[in-house]
Amino acid sequence: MLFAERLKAHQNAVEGRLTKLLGEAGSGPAAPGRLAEAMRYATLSGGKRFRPFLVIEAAALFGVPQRQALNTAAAVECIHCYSLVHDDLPAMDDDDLRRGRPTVHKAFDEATAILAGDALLTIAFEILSQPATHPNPEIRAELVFGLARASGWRGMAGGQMLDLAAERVLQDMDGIRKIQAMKTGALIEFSVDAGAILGRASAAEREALRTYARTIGLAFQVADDLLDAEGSPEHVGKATGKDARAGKATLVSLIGLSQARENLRALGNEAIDALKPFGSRAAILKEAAHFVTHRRS
Ligand code: GRG
Repeated sequence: MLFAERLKAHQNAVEGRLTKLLGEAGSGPAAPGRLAEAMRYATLSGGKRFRPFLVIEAAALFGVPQRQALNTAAAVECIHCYSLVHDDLPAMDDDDLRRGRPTVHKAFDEATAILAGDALLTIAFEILSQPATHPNPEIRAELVFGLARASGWRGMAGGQMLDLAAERVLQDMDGIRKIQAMKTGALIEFSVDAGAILGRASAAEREALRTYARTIGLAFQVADDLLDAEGSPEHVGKATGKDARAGKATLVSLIGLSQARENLRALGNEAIDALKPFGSRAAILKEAAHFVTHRRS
């Protein structure tokens, strides 16, 4: 199956699982309908579902079928969607457009957007702790630990804090890399590691995958910076040109467009190299690295 078809198949499966999980969340008498509606608005219909794709494909490397990786994939996407909802708030990036539609605080209101983000963050752990995610509680605990680390103060939330400060502080390459690794890289890294955890990969296999994931995480952010600098809102589905307007330090502002493109190419090659121990079994993950370095949205 071609990469695009495989991505589409996983997108549909993840959409189905999220619809089910978020349907259940909103169906009880205790769940306010407006909050459930905002959570579904933030999560369903849209997005590349790249992180769930990584969970499913990394797990598949160890023979785990798609259906057994779907809860974990859905949990990661809930965290990702929460981060987008909060990132778009007036107190952060103040964006009106996300995935080609009004952002959650525009479609609902600010308080509902904050609560929808909070509830998506917490439901991710509710999902991971369910026996349906994995029958072995040790595996579930490892997933909970990994996702909490990747999302919290030493991962995505910490990276967001540093990123907000980067609008005022001059950054060098190391500083920018650190922000990228935490803000965007940590969740991408966990997505791949989650597949390895589900597949009970060996320590050496996990380490090789970690190198791959760290590299595509960096590449993903460089591609995002290039899209912000060069893309149009119609294609990207969100406002562009924001980094330059905010005077934010990014790789593009530091080394320029052409060197950033070169950097992206090099990261793509490095990611593919890291997959060597898996041979042809990792063909689809190699294509994922290509997808990241050539993405247009
Ligand atoms: C608010 C705690 C908190 C964190 C926010 C992820 C994030 C941190 C902010 C999003 C802003 C941003 C543009 C980050 C750069 C890379 C990125 C995460 C892009 C959006 O992810 P995609 O391209 O989006 O996977 P889709 O819509 O395809 O899911």
